Amino acid sequence: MSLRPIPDTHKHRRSDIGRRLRSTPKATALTDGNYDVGCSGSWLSYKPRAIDVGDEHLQELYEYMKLVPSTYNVRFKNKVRRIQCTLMKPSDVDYDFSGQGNLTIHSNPARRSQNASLPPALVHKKWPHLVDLVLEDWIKYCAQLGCTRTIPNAVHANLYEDGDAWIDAHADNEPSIDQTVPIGGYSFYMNQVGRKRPRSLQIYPVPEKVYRAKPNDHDGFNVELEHCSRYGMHGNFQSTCTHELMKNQRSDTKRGTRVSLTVRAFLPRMPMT
Ligand SMILES: O=C(O)CCC(=O)C(=O)O
Repeated sequence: MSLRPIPDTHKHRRSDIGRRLRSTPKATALTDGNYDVGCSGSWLSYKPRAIDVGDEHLQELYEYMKLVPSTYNVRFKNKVRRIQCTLMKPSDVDYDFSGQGNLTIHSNPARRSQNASLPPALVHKKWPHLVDLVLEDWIKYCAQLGCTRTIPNAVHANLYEDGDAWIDAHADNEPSIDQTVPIGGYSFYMNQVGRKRPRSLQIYPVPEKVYRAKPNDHDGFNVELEHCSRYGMHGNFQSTCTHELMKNQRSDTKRGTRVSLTVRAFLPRMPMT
C-alpha cells in the first residue's frame, strides 16, 4: 500500500478495515499535502518546516520536559521510557486516559499550585515558548479548515529521550476531546542524530492493529516526522485508525532525542446535574 496524496477535495476511498495485511512498510518521507491513510473518512495532513525555531527555544522545551516526572503506566508495568504531560488552558479539565497516569499542567498558576503532584519547579515555571507557537499555528490552520467549534486549547507533550522510548498503538478518542477538531502533532529533535534520521509514525486501521500479536504482523502506513514538521489527524482518524511510534533500535540512530507537541481541543466539563 502506498500513501496517496489527496489534492484539494478531501475525498477518501472506502475503508480498508478488515483487510489482512503483511508488515510495517519502510518509512516514507512526505511533502506538504493531505494523504489518504486507508481508514474510512480519515486523512493525514503533513507540512515540513511548519515552525521556525531557534536553538534557545528547543533548549527551553527540553529543559522543561526534563523536569516532568515519569507517570505510572499500568499496562507496561512502568517500563515506559517516554515522559509526558498535558499543558492545559481550560482550568476545569484534567486529561486522563485509561491505564496510564498523566500530569496535567494548567496555564493558570493559581490552578497549578493546587496540584499536589506537580513538582515545585514546575509550579512557577512559564510554559515553553514553543508550546504557544504550536498552539497559535494549529489554531490558525483549524480556522482555515473551518473547524471552529472548539478552539484548540491544550498541548500534550512527549519526550522520547532515545529510540527506546515509544508510544503504543492508541487513538485519542476520549470524550473530553472535541472530535470535530483535528489533532495536530509537531516534531522537534534535540540533536543532529534525530534530525538526520527522524522517528516515524505508524498508522493502522483499528481492528488490524489492536488485535495483532506482534509488532510487524500487519501492514500499515509509516511516515517520517521531520524536525519542525507538523502532521494532522483529520476526519474519523481517532475512530478508525490507531497511531504509534515504535522503538528505534538501530544502533547508529537510536540516540536521537525527540519532543512531540500534539495540540487538542478539550471540551468544557459538563456541570453535574
Ligand atoms: O509523538 C507523537 O507524535 C505521537 C504522540 C501521541 O500519539 C499522543 O500524545 O497521543
